[in-house]
Amino acid sequence: MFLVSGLDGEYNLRRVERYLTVAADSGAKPVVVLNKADLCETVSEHVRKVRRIATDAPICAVSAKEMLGLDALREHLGCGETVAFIGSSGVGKSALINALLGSERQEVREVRESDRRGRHTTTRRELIPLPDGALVIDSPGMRELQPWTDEEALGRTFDDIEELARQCRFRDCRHRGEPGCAVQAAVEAGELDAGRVRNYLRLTRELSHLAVRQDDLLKRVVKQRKKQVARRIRKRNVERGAW
Ligand SMILES: Nc1nc2c(ncn2[C@@H]2O[C@H](COP(=O)(O)OP(=O)(O)OP(=O)(O)O)[C@@H](O)[C@H]2O)c(=O)[nH]1
Ligand SMILES: [Mg+2]
Ligand SMILES: [Zn+2]
Repeated sequence: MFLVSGLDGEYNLRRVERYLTVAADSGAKPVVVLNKADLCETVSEHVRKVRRIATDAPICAVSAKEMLGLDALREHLGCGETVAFIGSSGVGKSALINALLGSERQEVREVRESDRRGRHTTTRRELIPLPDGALVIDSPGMRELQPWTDEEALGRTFDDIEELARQCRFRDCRHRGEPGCAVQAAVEAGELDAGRVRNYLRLTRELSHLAVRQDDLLKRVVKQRKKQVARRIRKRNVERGAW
């Protein structure tokens, strides 16, 4: 999965973090792609920040417009590989695919000047073969990414926080000001980014809401299924003349 962000106004570290969690959950290999490097004067600073959250995912700073950094992307586009381009509208997913193709196959459109947002130019998912034998998937920019994910994936993305959490005084510490909280202590000591912790706590909360919803759904399905089975047994018994 190429997790594409634009190094212009659109760029958001927390969103990259979210994408990484989802990628880890899906089992796909994530590559963080920072596009529009031509518009940014602090590229290496951004790469460093992403490096801190994306422990082992490769990070590529590129420019579709200036055709820069594309070889680093091609390293992940070997023959037979399939890569999905994921990211908000306007970050340049289609422009990157055109750059890799060397032709203007995909429609590309200016972002709105008023709020720097994309216009949802790509409207359907499409599988496109590249000349070197890789397949790429262009997709419509996402409005919002629901972290349909599990705790294990969350743990992989936030392993530093989970590691600290094991040192909290209370086993069920919620890291929201309990005494002896190792996570908050690390934040106060400047060793851990407060925004990262907030994001972690939010995702954990979303995950538990999701678990409850899934649980409800499961109960409903089981109940319905039981009814169906009971009905079938009754019917069979009637047919056999048991009743
Ligand atoms: N300066 C600069 N502009 C770029 C770059 N890549 C893309 N753009 C511009 O960004 C705008 C949006 O690009 P698209 O490729 O349409 O974006 P997208 O991610 O496919 O957007 P959706 O299809 O709406 O999801 C266009 O105006 C592109 O020309 C880049 O590397 N540098
Ligand atoms: Mg597009
Ligand atoms: Zn704690």
